Amino acid sequence: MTLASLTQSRLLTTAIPGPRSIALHAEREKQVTSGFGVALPIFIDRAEGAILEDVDGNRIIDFASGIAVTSVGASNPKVQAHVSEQLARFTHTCFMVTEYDSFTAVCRWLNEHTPGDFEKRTALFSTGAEAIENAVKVARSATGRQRVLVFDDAYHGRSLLTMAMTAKENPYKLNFGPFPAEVIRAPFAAPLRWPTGAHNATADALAALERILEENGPETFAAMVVEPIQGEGGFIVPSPGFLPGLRDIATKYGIVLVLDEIQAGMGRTGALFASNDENIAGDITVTAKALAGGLPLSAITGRIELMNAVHAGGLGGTYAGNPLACAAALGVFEAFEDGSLIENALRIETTARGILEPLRSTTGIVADVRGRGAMLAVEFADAGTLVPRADLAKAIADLCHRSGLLVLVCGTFSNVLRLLPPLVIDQDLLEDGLILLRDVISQVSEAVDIEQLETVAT
Ligand code: PLZ
Repeated sequence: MTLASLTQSRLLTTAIPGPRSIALHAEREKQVTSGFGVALPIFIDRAEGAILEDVDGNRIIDFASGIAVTSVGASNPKVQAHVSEQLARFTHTCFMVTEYDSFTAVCRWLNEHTPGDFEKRTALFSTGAEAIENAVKVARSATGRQRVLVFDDAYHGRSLLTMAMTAKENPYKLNFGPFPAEVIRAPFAAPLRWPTGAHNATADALAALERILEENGPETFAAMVVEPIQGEGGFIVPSPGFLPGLRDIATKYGIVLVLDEIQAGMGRTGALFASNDENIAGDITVTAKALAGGLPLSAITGRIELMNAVHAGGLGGTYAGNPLACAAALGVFEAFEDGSLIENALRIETTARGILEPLRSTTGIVADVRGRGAMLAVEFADAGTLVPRADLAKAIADLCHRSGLLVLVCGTFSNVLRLLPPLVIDQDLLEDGLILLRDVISQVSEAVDIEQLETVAT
């Protein structure tokens, strides 16, 4: 069945959420665990490009991409063509039982495109957390060491080991311990709140890391795992020089540098990988999310001597590199071939900065507009003191949602709004969403000013 294409414009036919979504949500609450949250309780009927159409007929602008997954659009024709063709042939064999060539083809593309001028091998899995766990397994097996170094504000997943590696307790880790041992955390060179000033962040953070390694014995660390731009922790772009510094320290002590490109990778930042920006290569690079345009696929790609150090049969999983997911990835690779999506990511950044950056001076609540390419964020805090304002981020997200713009909150203090539009978003739709967001932020800022005046007056 071919559907007529979905008009790429915002349309509100009911209040958000509409009556049908409200009814479906009530039923969900009767059937689904309450352990899952939801950013916006609307039920989606169709999605295409950067539009989500809900069951009430509302057309919502998508600035979330299912958390950085549908970069090529939620129903990309290239992805659809590859998946449909595969669906007609077979859905599964299990790559550990009998083989299929699309698995190899995905590995070949990743070996050729991930940063690093050395011979590589790739392993495929399903989720991001699973890939991170396997990167640690490979690093331990290859080095004979156990410890894992991670950073403040890091997010690596919800499985037991990756929960231990994730920084934030609530909601990710609360009541779920005990966690695996041997995970040690170091400061991330986050410029905005660096105690001695942004210009010292790189040198101070690297010095702190050297000290932590020295205390614990650098030779006890198998892996150092880092997001080149932090995602859930607040879209934090590290100070220049921090990532190259980590690269040097990892090399000096024989620690496997694992770059978690799960959220930042696959074209999101205006380069295929965020690590391209500072010209560094991980010994292992981890990809997931946008890799297969919405089908569950993750990968670890690394130096041949690491990836082949594991004993035969040591890696795997029933669904690892499922044929439908591999087919989807081949569609994604095709979509990236002509370079236009990467250009789009850069156009998105230019447009967004033009519209949002003035808010830093026109309002007293925007502490930062940051990010790279189509991985952008606005951080809310009190002017001067930089006290994080989660209440404002939530109020602004709620107002955007009610007007038909889906945005997500992130950050250790839940005070950051992140923008992750599909890279295929039309310019008009992008501008509509950004202007709406700008106006909502200005409105909320004025309300805060009035509130403050009232508090001073009373
Ligand atoms: N590493 C950098 O961003 C997933 C999490 C959403 P999985 N981020 C979205 C939530 O609340 O569960 C993520 C990431 C980075 C690892 C992961 C984990 O990837 O596919 O969710 O396991």
